[in-house]
Amino acid sequence: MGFQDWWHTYDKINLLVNRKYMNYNQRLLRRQFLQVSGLSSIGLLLGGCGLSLFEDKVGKTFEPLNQRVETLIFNPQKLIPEFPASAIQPEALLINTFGDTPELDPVTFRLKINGEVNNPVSLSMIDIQQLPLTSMIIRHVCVEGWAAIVQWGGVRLRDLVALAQPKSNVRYIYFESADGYYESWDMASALHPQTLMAYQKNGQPLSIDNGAPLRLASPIKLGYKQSKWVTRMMLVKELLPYRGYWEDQGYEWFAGL
Ligand SMILES: Nc1nc2c(c(=O)[nH]1)N[C@H]1C(S)=C(S)[C@@H](COP(=O)(O)O)O[C@H]1N2
Ligand SMILES: [Mo]
Repeated sequence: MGFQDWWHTYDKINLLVNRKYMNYNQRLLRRQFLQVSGLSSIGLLLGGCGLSLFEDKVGKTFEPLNQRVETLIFNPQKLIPEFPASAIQPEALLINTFGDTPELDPVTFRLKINGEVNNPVSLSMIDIQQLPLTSMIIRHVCVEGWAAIVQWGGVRLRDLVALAQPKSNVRYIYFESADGYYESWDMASALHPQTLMAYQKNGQPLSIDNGAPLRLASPIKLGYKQSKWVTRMMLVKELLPYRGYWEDQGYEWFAGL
């Protein structure tokens, strides 16, 4: 069972079961995880080991990320200084994709926003392009040792999230991508005014390689947090056993700049 299946199971349970049964859900998910990963049988042999591995992946939340979502949407957060247009480095942004590049049809494309929200939405590119366009010139930093000053144009993630009317105690947001990539962010970073869902790069429509039709762009996180080809965002109260494509292979989760 991969991340996608796990996520869809989680999503279904969330839709079906009322919030007050969340504790039950957590136990159910935990049991499913143990079964799926084969840890339930190994756990019998190894005593606490299986569980501690699980807790290692699920248990900790790192930060006191408990600010209410309304505060995050409406309070101004510290802005990162941007660069002048003359600083843009058109050739410096290297294509970095872990697998095959998906080709999404921008006409039939829909961005879903669901999870712990009062108004799940499914948005076309036309819907999205009716929201205010923000442009910013920031530095993209990849852990593999390169960086690039890029201009991104798109909509503020906070505007998209607000459309879905998140429940006030959501703390994390997952991004699902068409190539199988996935990421999770803390809400404060996701709702930062310079965190965009971009559809333009350096004044041009985003290319397929760079994540068309929609990708994340933000000056506050490392490159691997900036998912390309985003097709779904899911708001959650707790992190799932999966945190991100690279994070699940040992990279740092918060990945702030
Ligand atoms: N869907 C998806 N998003 C992704 C990746 C990926 O492999 N798949 N790679 C990440 C990494 S490591 C980086 S540095 C940037 C690179 O963006 P670019 O290819 O547009 O330069 O995308 C990030 N987003
Ligand atoms: Mo990267």
